[in-house]
Amino acid sequence: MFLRTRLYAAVFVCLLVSLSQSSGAVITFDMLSGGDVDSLDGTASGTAVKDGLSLTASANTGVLNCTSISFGINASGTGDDTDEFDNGAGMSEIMTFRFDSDVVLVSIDFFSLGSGDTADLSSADSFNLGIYDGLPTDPFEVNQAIAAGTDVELARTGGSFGIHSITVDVIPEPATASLCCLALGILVKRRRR
Ligand SMILES: [Ca+2]
Ligand SMILES: [Ca+2]
Repeated sequence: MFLRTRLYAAVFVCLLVSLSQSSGAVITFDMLSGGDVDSLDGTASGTAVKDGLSLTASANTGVLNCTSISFGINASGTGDDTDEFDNGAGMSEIMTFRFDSDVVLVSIDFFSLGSGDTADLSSADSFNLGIYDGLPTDPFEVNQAIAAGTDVELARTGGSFGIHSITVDVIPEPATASLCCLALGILVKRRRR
């Protein structure tokens, strides 16, 4: 009887883990000041952590900058739209970012992405997406898998725009689910004896 209870408990936990891991954990980084990335504000390169996931980002010129309106790059020098990605002080602004777990980059909620505002979202050999006025969805659905530690570049190519939020789905590590099923297997075997 005791074994049966334990068996049911193990099955329940295993199911729970499988269910929770099949969809992963969806995490949205609020990029506005007072949100989730204040630790990036005013830094050339920094890391923000939310729900155990690290987002590391860097600017190709000046510093990353979040305000209550938008997140962008505050370029060195004058004449820059300091919380947007633009032509700053005569240089197209680029943010490079990565996560410390395997994720699916689900979507990016852009700010002030209008006529003539364009960018490339790319990662070395794996993908290159054009961002432009008239995106099919708002927020822009990316749905691109990105391995832990892989650099992604958001490079402004025209006009100016900012970011409000970035949403990722953390890909579950298979180890946890496997261990759970292994434990269940052992329990079943014991019960049969
Ligand atoms: Ca700027
Ligand atoms: Ca704009």
